[in-house]
Amino acid sequence: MLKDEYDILVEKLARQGIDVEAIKAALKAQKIETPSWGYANSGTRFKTFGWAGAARTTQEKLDDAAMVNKMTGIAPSVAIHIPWDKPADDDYVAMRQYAEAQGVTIGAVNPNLFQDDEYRLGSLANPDATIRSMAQEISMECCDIMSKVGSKALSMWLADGTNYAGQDSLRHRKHRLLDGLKMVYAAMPRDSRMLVEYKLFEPAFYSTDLPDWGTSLTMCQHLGPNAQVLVDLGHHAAGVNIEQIVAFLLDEGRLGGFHFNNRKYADDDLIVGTVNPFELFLIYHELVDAAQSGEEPAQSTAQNIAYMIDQSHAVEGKMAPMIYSVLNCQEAYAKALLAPRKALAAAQAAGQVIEAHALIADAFRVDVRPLLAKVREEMGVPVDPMAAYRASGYEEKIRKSRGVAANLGGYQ
Ligand code: RM4
Ligand code: MN
Ligand code: MN
Repeated sequence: MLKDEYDILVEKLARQGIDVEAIKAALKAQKIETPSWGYANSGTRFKTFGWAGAARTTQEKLDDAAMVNKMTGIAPSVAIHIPWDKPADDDYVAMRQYAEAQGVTIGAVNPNLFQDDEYRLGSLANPDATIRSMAQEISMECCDIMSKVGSKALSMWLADGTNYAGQDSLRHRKHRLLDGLKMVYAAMPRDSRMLVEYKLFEPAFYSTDLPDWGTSLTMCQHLGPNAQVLVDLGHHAAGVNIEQIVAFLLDEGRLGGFHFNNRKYADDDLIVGTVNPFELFLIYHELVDAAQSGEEPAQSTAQNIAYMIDQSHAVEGKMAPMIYSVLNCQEAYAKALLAPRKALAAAQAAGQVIEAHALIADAFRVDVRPLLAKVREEMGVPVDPMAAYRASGYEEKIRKSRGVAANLGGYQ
């Protein structure tokens, strides 16, 4: 049955002049990084529900990430948060070896600059120099950790901001933040990069020090060529055109990575591709378009993006949603690869508005599941990863051996 569907699709695509083998090769090379924190219990500020089998230690998180990679074949690295993933013996080399023994590598390192009581008024932008130094030091320690775990990305998200008008000098906060980022930037390992994430609001509600992509971009421009913007899909106001931000940053050579998730209202951290799959497809379309454009710096920037998931699974379990998330990214990418770019360029040049739109919308409508099944078969991973996971016995195994972890609230 699947084979028939695949043959029909290949014939159809071949008639459109699409090189299916090239698309399959691109799909096999796709990579999505999963976050260690996504395997642990998490929730909202109201409640963290304990999930039987949720990871309790970094090793368990790495085990789970390795299982997601085994099921999908395209999730070979794991992002870590410090100190959430700080080993008791501080042996990061052992952490790296453990990860590699399970078949995954450590990806982006994220300093938590939002957890300690000292950060009530901010971290790198705090009015108190002692607290700014504390935030700088933990970030610089993360640079050191990067070398030990073999990471090439320092991912900076700051909860910094103010809650009331007049609470602090907005201009001086900008200076403090940039000074702090400069110190951290200088401490990064060679040939690594800093990803500067922005977020509209929360936990600060009057002003956020890095509220939007333009602010992040400006910081990156002040820092140097190895600083790039990280786009978290949940960090914009409703209705913002994220794919346009993606296109703009690619063209500036400053798009560094993504935190994939989905939002309906605020920073909801729902499974990527569940609320707005068309948006995810359009984002991938911009990335594929830039990667194939022959235009610099857009092309090389698009070829060097850190694709990461950043989600909080509060009610849906841990492993199955993570596998599902990876698959949603795979599907969006496949559809984007199918967009007929030459015909699109011609329609755009001729000012054929509806024709151009229809070319893109039609690519989104293609059912790529037979193609993805074929790709998975050729990669030697399960053709239906969700079903394979359910049948694997892994969920029962971790449920029994781990039980329900005690909940500390928040993201722990
Ligand atoms: C923030 C942001 C960061 C994430 C934290 C836990 O909203 O998305 O990337 O690490 O949440
Ligand atoms: Mn994020
Ligand atoms: Mn977020």
